[in-house]
Amino acid sequence: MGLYDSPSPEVKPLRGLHLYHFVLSNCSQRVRLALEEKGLPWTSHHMNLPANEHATPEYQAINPNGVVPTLVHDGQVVIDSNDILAYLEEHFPKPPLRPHDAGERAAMQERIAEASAIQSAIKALSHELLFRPFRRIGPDELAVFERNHRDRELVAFMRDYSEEGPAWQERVETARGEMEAALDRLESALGESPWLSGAAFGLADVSWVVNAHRLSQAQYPLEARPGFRAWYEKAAARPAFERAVAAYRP
Ligand SMILES: N[C@@H](CCC(=O)N[C@@H](CS)C(=O)NCC(=O)O)C(=O)O
Repeated sequence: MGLYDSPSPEVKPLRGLHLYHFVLSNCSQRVRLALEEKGLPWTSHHMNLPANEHATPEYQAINPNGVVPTLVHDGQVVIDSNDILAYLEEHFPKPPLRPHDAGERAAMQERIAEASAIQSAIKALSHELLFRPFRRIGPDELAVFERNHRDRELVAFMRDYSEEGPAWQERVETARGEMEAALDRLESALGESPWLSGAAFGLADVSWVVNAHRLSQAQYPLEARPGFRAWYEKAAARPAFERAVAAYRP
């Protein structure tokens, strides 16, 4: 369940809940939201992603994928945002964010797996529709990132984004196709129940509302998805969302 035996000397002594995260990362927002929904106190280790603070050897020793978020709980490292949600539910079950009903639990797992699978599409669409005016990457930054980050896919993504050529256009087109298919599935699920896994707000909603927020900020066309839009407004109106996502400042 996302547990990682980190060689970093930094994490072992940490007591309580510590989160390595970035203010605008949707994966980080997801975990902050779960922590807020559960009313859990946590210590922030803010990582400036545009400054590539995640590309250091020290951070890659904490999270072997060199991405945020990373949760540390009493010295135990947990990686991957959706695995962190499951870990929090296991260790801090109140208030419950997992349904009792077996069918609803299966629906929750399916929706969460979809949220994990859509991450590369969210990333490409965020960069294309939202970040580009604020985030230019030149050859010097690219070279430093390539030298310092061990994940070749993250490097390839940064190269394609910075070159803005056919490889980038292909990433964006693929992302649009995947997003449309995922939104079709969600629209149809929300025709059956008020929340993504059934009658009550739960981890599937936590996992997806941050993606919906990103799409909304990026002005991704959602007119044809009334169920999804109504669900997003309802989920984003929860006080925890305001604290963890909309109004969160590091
Ligand atoms: N599957 C991972 C994905 C984590 C991920 O991609 N995090 C992004 C921010 S949302 C990141 O750190 N990106 C760094 C980069 O692209 O260089 C999770 O859900 O935690």
